[in-house]
Formats: sequence, structure tokens, C-alpha cells
Amino acid sequence: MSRSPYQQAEFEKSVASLDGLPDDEGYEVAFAGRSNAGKSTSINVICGQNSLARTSGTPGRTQMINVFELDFERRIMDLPGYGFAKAPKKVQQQWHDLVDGYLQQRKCLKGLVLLMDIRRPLQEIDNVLLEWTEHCKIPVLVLLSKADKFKFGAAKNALLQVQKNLPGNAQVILFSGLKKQGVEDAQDILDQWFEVEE
Ligand SMILES: Nc1nc2c(ncn2[C@@H]2O[C@H](COP(=O)(O)OP(=O)(O)OP(=O)(O)O)[C@@H](O)[C@H]2O)c(=O)[nH]1
Ligand SMILES: [Mg+2]
Repeated sequence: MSRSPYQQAEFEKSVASLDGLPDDEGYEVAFAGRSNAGKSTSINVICGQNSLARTSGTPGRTQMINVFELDFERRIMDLPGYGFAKAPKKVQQQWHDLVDGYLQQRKCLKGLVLLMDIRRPLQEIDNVLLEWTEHCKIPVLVLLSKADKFKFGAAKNALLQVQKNLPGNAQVILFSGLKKQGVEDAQDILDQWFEVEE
């Protein structure tokens, strides 16, 4: 948990449009997923910092891309949550344009962490994202989040179900920010994407 460079992560800025993004250089890993799936929580836990990314009980809070700098060439991007039905159409469209545009154009994107609530995995929008990453050959780590909500056997079953339905570019692990489950495995995969030397 205390391994660099995650511990050194610092909030850099929030961007509301693509032209506010840092230069498209170095290494980026983006966290995506439905609203409330646990993106910000997982970033905090993986970075070993309690309040790096803002978490909230109100779905759809993060409407901008939050940029966290690990070092001068590595960044974690907290993408706005998608699929929050109660949001006004205009806001939903903004999220869509921002996330879609980011994913389509970002050359320094080395991998996508896709958060799925273990109680509601592989929703339609998750599958759309997975298909897109398969097409673009971007590696994906699915974090089956809030695994603490299930007993061990049920969690294992959910994991196997998701595993069976993933494309070849994606892998899945059980994750719980609350219980700190899956954190080291997630860090190991991010290390590879970021090309962090052991
Ligand atoms: N039980 C449990 N609750 C969790 C876990 N991770 C996140 N939560 C809760 O789920 C809610 C949403 O978590 P966030 O991390 O803010 O989710 P998000 O995906 O960043 O949400 P948006 O930014 O709104 O899209 C919060 O109330 C968290 O406390 C977990 O591992 N276990
Ligand atoms: Mg968030």
C-alpha cells in the first residue's frame, strides 16, 4: 500500500472540456464506470490517501474529469460517472461528450479501470465501453466493486460470471474500498500500464 508512485498522487485539476486536458503525453490510466460505482473511492484506496478524490453518496457528483498527477509523466483520470438517469438531458449529454471524446482521442491512455458494482455488473453501458476498448485494443481492468456487500461464495460466483463475459483485452478482480480488498492486485496491474519499475 505504501508503494510509490500512488502514494505521491496529487490532485492537479478538474476539467469540464477536452481542451482543458494536460498535454497528451506520458502515461494515463482512466477510471470509468456508472455513477456511484465507486470510482473515486477506488482511486483513494489504490493511492493510499483518504481524501484525494471526492466521494459522495449523491450519484453523479463528479461531472468533470479530475486529473491526479503521480509524477511528471503519469496521471490518473477520474472520469465522470455515466448512466445517472435522474440527471437532466443536457447534463447527460455533456458527460457523454466529455467521456466519449476523452476515450476516443487520448493517445496517452494506457489502460482503463472499469468500476462495476458487484450487485449490478455488465449493464448495457458497461458493455458498450468494453466493446469500444476491445476495438481500440486498450487493456481493461474491471474492478467488481463493493465486494463486501456479498458473502464470499456469492462474490466468487459473480466474479466467474463476469469473467465468462469479458473480451480478451479485459480482466476482472473483486474489489472493496471498505475492506481494502483487491488493492495490491490493482496496483500491480497499474504498475504494468504505467511501466513503473519494481
Ligand atoms: N460498502 C461499500 N461502499 C462503497 C465502496 N466503494 C464505494 N462505496 C460507497 O459508494 C458511494 C459512491 O462511491 P464513489 O467512490 O463516490 O463513487 P463514484 O463512482 O466516484 O461516483 P460518481 O463520482 O458520482 O460517479 C459512496 O457512498 C461510497 O462510500 C465499497 O467498496 N464498499
Ligand atoms: Mg466520483
